[in-house]
Amino acid sequence: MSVPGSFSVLRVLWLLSVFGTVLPLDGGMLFPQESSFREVKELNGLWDFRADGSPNRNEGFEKAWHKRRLAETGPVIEMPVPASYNDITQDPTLRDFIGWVWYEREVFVPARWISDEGTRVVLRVGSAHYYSIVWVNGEKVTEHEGGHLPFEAEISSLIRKEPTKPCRITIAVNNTLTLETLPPGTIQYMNDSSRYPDGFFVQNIDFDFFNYAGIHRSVLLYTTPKVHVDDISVETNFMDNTGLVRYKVSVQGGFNNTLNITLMDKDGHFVASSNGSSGGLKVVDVKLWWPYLMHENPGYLYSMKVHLIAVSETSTYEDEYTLPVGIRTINVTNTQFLINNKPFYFHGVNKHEDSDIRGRGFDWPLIVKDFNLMKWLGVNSFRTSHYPYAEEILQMCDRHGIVVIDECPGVGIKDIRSFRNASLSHHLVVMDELVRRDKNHPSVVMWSVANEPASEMPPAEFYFKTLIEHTKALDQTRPVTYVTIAAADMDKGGPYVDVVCANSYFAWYFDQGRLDIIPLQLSTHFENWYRKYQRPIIQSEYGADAVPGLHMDPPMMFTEEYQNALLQSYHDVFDQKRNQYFIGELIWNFADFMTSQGIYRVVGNKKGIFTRQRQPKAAAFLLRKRYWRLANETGRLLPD
Ligand code: GCB
Repeated sequence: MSVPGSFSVLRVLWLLSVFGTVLPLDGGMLFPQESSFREVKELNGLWDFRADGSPNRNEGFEKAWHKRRLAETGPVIEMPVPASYNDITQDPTLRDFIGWVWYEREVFVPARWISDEGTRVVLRVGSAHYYSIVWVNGEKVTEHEGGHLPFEAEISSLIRKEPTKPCRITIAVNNTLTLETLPPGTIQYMNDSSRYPDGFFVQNIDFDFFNYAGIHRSVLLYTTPKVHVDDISVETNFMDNTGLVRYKVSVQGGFNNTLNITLMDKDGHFVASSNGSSGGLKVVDVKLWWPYLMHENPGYLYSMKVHLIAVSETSTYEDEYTLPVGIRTINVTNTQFLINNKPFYFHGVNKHEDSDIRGRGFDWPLIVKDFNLMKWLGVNSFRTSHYPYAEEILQMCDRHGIVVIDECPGVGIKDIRSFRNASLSHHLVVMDELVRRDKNHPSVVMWSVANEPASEMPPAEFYFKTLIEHTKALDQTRPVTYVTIAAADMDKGGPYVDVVCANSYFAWYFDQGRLDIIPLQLSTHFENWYRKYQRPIIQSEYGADAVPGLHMDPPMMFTEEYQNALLQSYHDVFDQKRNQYFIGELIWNFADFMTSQGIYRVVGNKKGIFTRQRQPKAAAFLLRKRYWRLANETGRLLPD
């Protein structure tokens, strides 16, 4: 832990918190939904907000800001939730702030939720970056390490203590990254008093995106009955025309539970049913879940209704949860990626959750626009570079048949100290949380445990072997990869991955301006990989920055022409390897995105084929032409 000396109180808190979370996960993390027995109340909108600008960033804890209304502790501003706080004001100090910020909101809880002892009330945060502590009416209810994944706390008994008062929710969020966080970072104090004022420090990071912070996804209150469906897991298979859905349901509380499981088709017609907490559902004339452009009817979803009746000595409880289920299989051979036993070729993008003003904040218009752009492009897949995306995005992928490589926030692991046990334990917990959240999405076809780690370092082998084996034990139905940049990177972890995901930036970071070297370097690279690992290969990143509107012919770096020419050279090599072991291409990046400031970035990374405002550069048209051609050649658009 490299949080510096004058952060000592903060450090104690951190240590306590980090230890507090390294526990096996208990309970499920079903996406909150309404049913006859469940209610959801969104707490999105304007919250009171205060950044703790005190020198040690610890005034909020010293003065217990959570004990009273935040506005009584000092000046607050209005802050939208969900959103990153960084780009909301004109204040550069807040944009670049490091440390604790405090959010608060008072809400009325429906009287029935309070009076009905059989109702369980849960507070859920979709994601907050990076470390969060949550209080309700001044009492701590939970804390959570890591952005991008949800956390929750049951608050039923707390809100019943003071039934007539509004419920005051306080959330403190700290964006400090350390050697043990995911992604890692370090805090560096500049001690030269002739150059820096007292206490001057910077946050160093080894990843190429802005470290947006705040409450990034919805905050909700939701109810379930006291005895309730806590988790559901499904695994699917098929043979000829018959599908199989194997399920497992866990129930919290109560005894004498009766579970009825009903599977319905898209039109709500009965398909199959079963009883009990685990079992199988047979689906005659199954309609498989197919990727977009691989079938005329992609993204077919059944609905699995789980109905619970629980009888205790004093009461009867009833609960219902409906899970969308896509029936499909995934298999990987030495040369192919098979979905429903048919070769699948990834023609897709890498994305970021990133936009003007909102930063990484959840935003429906942006999400729907991005899906429309992806479909326009002929994209059949994307990677959640470099962290898990919102669940609503995965639900859209399920419905539209967009295939997802689901990546955890293991990006920028470059310092040897980030391979120690404390980091590994946290990384394992993050994989637990990710798989628990995303295991039932048919769109998710592979887990990515890291992006470009310094895996040539000696401790990397143990680290990645443990991480990949752990992930495979959590989910035996999906392949696992980590994304690598150079041959040396794979040396230690290479033997454990199911698919090689390789990033390369020929004629960009090396041999600048020399597009002519791409064919030789790229094919040598692929041949070496395949010879060494005998695994199918995905080009998981490639691209060039292009400043929109900058033109030059013959092409020069940073122009739209150069971006196009570079992509074209890569495509020529892809086409040679496509029928061998090469199974996909994901452009870097779908859209321009914000990074920290530095001499290599001109207001962010410009490798998007769309601008940050989602307008096409010339490369978008090139890629669109290619992807639709690929869809026709490889997608087997006709049903089997
Ligand atoms: C990479 C990283 C990605 C960067 C990209 C770039 O290899 O995985 O996060 O943004 O290169 O543009 O340099």
